[in-house]
Amino acid sequence: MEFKEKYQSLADLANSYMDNEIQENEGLEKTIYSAMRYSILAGGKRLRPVLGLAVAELFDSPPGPVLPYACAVELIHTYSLIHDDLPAMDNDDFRRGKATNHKVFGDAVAVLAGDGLLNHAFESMLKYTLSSAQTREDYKKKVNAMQLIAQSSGVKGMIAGQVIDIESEGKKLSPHALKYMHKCKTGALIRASVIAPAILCDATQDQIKSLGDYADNIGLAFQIKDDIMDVESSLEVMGKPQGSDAELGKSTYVTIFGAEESKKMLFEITNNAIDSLSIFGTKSEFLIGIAKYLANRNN
Ligand code: GRG
Repeated sequence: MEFKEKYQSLADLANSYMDNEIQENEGLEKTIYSAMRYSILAGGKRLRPVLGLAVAELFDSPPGPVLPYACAVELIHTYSLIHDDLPAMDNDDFRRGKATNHKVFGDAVAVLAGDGLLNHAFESMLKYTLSSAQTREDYKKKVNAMQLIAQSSGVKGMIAGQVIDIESEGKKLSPHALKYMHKCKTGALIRASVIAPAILCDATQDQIKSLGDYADNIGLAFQIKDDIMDVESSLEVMGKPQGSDAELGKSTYVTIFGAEESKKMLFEITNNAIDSLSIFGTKSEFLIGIAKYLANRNN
């Protein structure tokens, strides 16, 4: 199967799972379900669940046992985008090519929709774990995978990065601080998207180390590309306005290193990601494809 076709087929699996997980509800609280569905079904690349399902395939596992965890990461990612877009944070009007959640449902419901998605992520993983774990070992690895996802999205991961980001507005960050901020803000959840499925698939320590290096490199490459696109792309292509980072006075790879140097770094880091997979031989072809896609994407 061609890369694009395969990527789409894995994204479709995630889309159907989430469509089924977050259903409309006609009760008095129906607005919260509409708001959660609005952002979940608004599109997006589905990078995180696709990575998880690609790892399952690397270990010859069917997608089913990894899907609840892979999609939980996407629910968490979507909650973070809803909250990040709020007036109290980045104050963005567009996301995934559509009006942001708070523009449609108001700030209060948008906060709750994010909270609802975050809780649902853990509820759905726990429900699946309780109904599927067969042995003590099986429980243990599933709980380990969930712990990694919790840690990566919490104050030791994404939330730490978000706080550093907020507090650095209008200030020039050192290259070290910039890298640390992104490692937490976007890198941690990308790493969990890869490593939680590897744990579920009984990966060895060596395999986890290789996949961790791959994930860290694509996480960094993802951010450098995002910063390049912020100055070079448009609302139509990206689904959010160009130059929003500069408007908020944020330090980015482009403001610190310049566009040309950032492109060079992107190329090198993508190659490092690819090299990290060498122990898997030809089985890692699709994960290599994802690294190349991230470096060349335009949204
Ligand atoms: C609110 C706790 C909290 C955290 C927010 C991830 C994040 C932290 C904010 C997102 C802000 C942002 C635009 C960061 C740049 C990188 C990024 C995560 C872009 C969006 O991710 P994609 O490109 O989005 O995977 P899609 O829509 O394709 O899923």
